[in-house]
Amino acid sequence: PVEAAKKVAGEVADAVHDAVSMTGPVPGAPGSEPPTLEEPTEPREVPPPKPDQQQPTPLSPTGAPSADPPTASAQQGAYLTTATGVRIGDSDHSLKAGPRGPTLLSDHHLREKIMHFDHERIPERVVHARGAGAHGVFRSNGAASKVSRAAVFADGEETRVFVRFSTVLGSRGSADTVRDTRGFATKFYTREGNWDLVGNNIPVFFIQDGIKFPDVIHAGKPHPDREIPQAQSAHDTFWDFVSLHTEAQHHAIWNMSDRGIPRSYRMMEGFGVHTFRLVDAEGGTTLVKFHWKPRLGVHSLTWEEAQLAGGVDPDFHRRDLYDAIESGAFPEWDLGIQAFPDTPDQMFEGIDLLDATKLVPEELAPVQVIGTLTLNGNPTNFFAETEQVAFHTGHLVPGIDGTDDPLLAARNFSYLDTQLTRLAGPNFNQIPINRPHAPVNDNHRDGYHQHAVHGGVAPYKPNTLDAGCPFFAGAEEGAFVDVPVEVQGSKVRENPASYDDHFSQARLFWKSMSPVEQQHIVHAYTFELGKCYEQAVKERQLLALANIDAGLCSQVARGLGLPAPERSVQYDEPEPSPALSQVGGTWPTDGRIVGIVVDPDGDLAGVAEARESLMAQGLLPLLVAPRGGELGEGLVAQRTFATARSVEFDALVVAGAAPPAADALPARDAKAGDDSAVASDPRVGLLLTEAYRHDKAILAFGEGRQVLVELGIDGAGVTSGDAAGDVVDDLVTLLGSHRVWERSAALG
Ligand code: HDD
Repeated sequence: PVEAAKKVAGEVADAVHDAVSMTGPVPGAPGSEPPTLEEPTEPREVPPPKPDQQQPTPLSPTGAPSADPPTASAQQGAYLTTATGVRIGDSDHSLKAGPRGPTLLSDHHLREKIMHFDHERIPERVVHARGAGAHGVFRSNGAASKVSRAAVFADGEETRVFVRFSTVLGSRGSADTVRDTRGFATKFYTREGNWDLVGNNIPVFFIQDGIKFPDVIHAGKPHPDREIPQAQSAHDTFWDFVSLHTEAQHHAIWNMSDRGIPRSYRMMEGFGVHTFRLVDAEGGTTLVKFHWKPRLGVHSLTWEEAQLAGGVDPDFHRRDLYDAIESGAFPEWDLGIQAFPDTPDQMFEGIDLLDATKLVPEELAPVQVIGTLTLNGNPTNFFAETEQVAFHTGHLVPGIDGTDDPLLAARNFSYLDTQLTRLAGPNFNQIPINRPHAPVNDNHRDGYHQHAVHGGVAPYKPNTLDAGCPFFAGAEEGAFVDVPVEVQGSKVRENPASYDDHFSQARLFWKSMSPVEQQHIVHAYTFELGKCYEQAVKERQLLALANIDAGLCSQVARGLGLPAPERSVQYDEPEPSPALSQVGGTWPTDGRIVGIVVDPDGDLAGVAEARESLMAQGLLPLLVAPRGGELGEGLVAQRTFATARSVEFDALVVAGAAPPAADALPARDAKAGDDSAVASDPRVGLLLTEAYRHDKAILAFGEGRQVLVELGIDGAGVTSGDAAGDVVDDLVTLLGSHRVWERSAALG
């Protein structure tokens, strides 16, 4: 009977996984036979699985929750009710003794409504508080099935996912475009349970040992006395820490590079950071690092754009992700692995694979694609999903295991622990967004917010009273089997000697950057250290920069008005890794936003043509006009001169504006909203000069060309033609390289 019961349990597992597309009840679900609860003294047939645990939240084909389940327990019926289902006829007036009289304590509805409102907020995440999430699907190409037995890597396997992107330092209401690391956390609802890959957009970390995490975060968060600055590292405590704790220098230079200010979540790489261990069907092991490669390429904002966006649209990245998914431009990433032999020393080409401050250059270990992620569903409810999703590095599945990286060990403790405060109790895996799409039978009981109604009497093992249920699985039934890695050593609070190298890879990164990217890094350090008050902190960070590169150090020192110190640490000269640079490639332009500056009295037929051809190329044109509403020729203004700002656009097209008076630009006295003054409106001048300064492609056709002449906008990345059709192809070509890099190189 035990074998038979195990077979039933296996079938139930399959049925539950398939239930994401099922409409009828699965075996044991409400409506099927109730379990027999008399107490046996010998093993007998297993009681059916617990109903509430076997029915995962059904999802729509896009991966987003379907309308029914998330709302089923909350939004039933057409009438407003109390929390206990009593219909309500008035929710606008409290119960009073006469219209002007005192409010009565007997108004239960008032008290319940206010009580619930008073408790709507939960503590924000202690780090990564601000984020945006999306549903999606991961399709495996089977390449990793050679090295891992995980079902998620089987050829053709499709697994639902939820991804949350985030900044690290800012609070929940802070701006998106700050200079910071970005989180890239993915929950894979695999048929063998949840696997969470909790990574960042930077492949290395500030610290080698998780015991230092509170230190680096206390240093990066706002000053404890004034609670400023918000969401940024440009302050004394951060630079005090990283200049003293020099293993942070590698991560810090990534933050100071363009990686610290991504153009979009859709255009970021993601990294698992740690080395993980994959286990194949025979128990063979391979060490790997995980990489997410965005199909749209890796792109960034300029620093000025990031600052502008922080003011004009603090939700820049959140909006971009939502709008892209809503418009059907589903963001995609390839998941890849760098694979290394699982040698006893866990080193590769002299790089310590357990040191999270080190990366392995792709030139030494190429990234092999193992599947593709498509984000195709926006959350139905931000709080229920994006806020309540709980990731954990310890959520691993058979075939994917961790290593002894001391940073990972501390994380494996922290991610469980933090949810106890944030989600108020140990049952957070019962929240719909966290529920696995695999059957759960865990013997955990009770606790705050318990939603399960567990049957049986024996939530312990071994037992006979519940017929020995639930059973232990063997490897053949899909159990997670710990890799029998040999361990030895004395208990010490020490790092291995290989962890002492703090500068060689910071230099490797610096050397891998193009001149434009290096300029941005110089400016970023100069800005951030320029915001510090303590002279000693600036001087100590300059010492660190001297150990990365003398030129970098002297340029920053000049900006700070301080002498550049000499290098004090010697190490082998690293080879650059060209794969780390964002400049030089060409990328798909799908979903890029092009602003078309329209004169309602100008060439509207040309505008319509430009719009059509841009859309045909997968770009998103937005018409920017002096005023809102209908423009003619079936065109409608999507932005006005009052609402548009250059940061929103990847490129601009000036269409058929009437020629301005020769001396009219930019005219301070031009009247905002004056339809006839498109070319002379100072906001058009601002839009175009900003876009030019941010190295964006600018095109004009017809009479629009005159606007560029008047503004003196010319040179690389500026083209014009008689008609719309003459310029659209040029635009697509220019956008392919993201920015007109020659322009900023020329500006220096
Ligand atoms: Fe962490 C959240 C990524 C080191 C402790 N971390 C968090 C999130 C991401 C990362 C993406 C947000 C998850 C979400 O969207 O809900 N963290 C990383 C990476 C690290 C890292 C890539 C280094 C490789 N983290 C790290 C250490 C510790 C933590 C060393 C503690 C010892 N991290 C946490 C946390 C958070 C968190 C306190 C806050 C909210 C949460 O976990 O659920 O447990």
